[in-house]
Amino acid sequence: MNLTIRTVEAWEILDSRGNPTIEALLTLSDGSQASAQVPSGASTGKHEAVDLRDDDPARYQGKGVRKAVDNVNGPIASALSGRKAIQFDVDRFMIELDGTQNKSNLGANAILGVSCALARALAISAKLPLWQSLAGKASPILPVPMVNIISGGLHAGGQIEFQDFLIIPHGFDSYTEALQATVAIHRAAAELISESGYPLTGVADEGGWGPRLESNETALKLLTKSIERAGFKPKEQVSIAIDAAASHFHDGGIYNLQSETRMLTAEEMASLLRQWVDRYPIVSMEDGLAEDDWAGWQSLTTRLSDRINLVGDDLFTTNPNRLRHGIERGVANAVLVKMNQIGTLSETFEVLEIAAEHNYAAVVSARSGETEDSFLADLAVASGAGQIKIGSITRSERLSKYNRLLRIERDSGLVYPGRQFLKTIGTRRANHCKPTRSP
Ligand code: 2PG
Ligand code: MG
Repeated sequence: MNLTIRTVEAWEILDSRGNPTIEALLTLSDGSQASAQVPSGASTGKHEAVDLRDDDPARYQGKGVRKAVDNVNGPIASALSGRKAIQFDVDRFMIELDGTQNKSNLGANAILGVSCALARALAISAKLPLWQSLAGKASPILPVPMVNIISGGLHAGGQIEFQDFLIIPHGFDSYTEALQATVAIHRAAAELISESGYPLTGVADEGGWGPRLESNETALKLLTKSIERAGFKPKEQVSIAIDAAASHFHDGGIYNLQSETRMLTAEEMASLLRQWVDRYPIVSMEDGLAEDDWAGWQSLTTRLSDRINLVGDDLFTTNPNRLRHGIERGVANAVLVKMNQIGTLSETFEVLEIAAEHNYAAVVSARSGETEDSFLADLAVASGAGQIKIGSITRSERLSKYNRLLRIERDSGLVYPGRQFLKTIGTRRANHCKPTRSP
């Protein structure tokens, strides 16, 4: 059928931090209609596409998104009305309509809302679940979750610098069992943190605990013990992942661990991270160094890529050019994939394809500012990425995705690939070749 886009509209809604964001609604010529909501980060990378804000101090401290909403209701709606409803063409067309490298004209938030609403409307029109419609002929896989248990950095009021201390529940036969184990570990962590004398004052931005710990390593100790206390075997059943989000404590070539009164060079940071990999059941490390510290990243990759996944988040910002550059320089061996860092679904899939082609692991990820939209869960399954990062298992903007995965597991009969997960760790050595271009 020759489907076209009939109407597109958007309005302002609130995200999980009470900040404005966009919801977009798209209707196809056959009447299929769907909406999508756009997330937003706090520890954003410098090279992300632009999340267009109003900068009007009279509303939401300047964070309103009326300009982005107007861009959907105005130029995007009139340009798309009557166009063929083909995802790649529509995304490409919006990129051209914006005309900038970083989508600063129309806003990545405006463009992404429409891109995802289109994908959903197409799935409705095809009478397919979103994950199946997105997958096309590709092989969908249930993702192994990477779940935040302890938060620091820009997501918590505690004093440690590292942002996420997460668990990966891989030693289970189903996603359902893995999620149950995760909840047990989250509870065990709360007990241990309190018993150790750190007051628990609610949860952090992504639903993990955010205690005031005296050092970053304390979080690792507590997390390892929490896995044991909940009755699971560290590494064998449940491993640890870290997101250092190091760009946010990096200044003038120095990594400033203020909580520990330590100032480290990239080499010293890399040594510290390696010591931790020796001591704790860590299998994945995200943004261990800063977003533009390519030389430091090369050294970190040389030291650790045959032992763990080294995930670039702020480093790659889901940008095909930055990922290609990293691959050419032998930097990292995994990529975090956040749709709103780049702004269209098509470019997100492009990044996933580049990663797969070069044996880089891919982790489909939420933002710290989320909505109740569960699109991400379907994307993770459809893409075959094999991993998802959503935050913790409290707060409904996270649970909408975790619960959607429960439904997909139930409906699809897909097998949880957790037991294969450890076998892939250490197999993703980056290829060290000469750089040929700058990002
Ligand atoms: C990250 C994300 C999610 P934010 O750094 O990986 O944890 O945080 O959305 O604030 O960038
Ligand atoms: Mg990150």
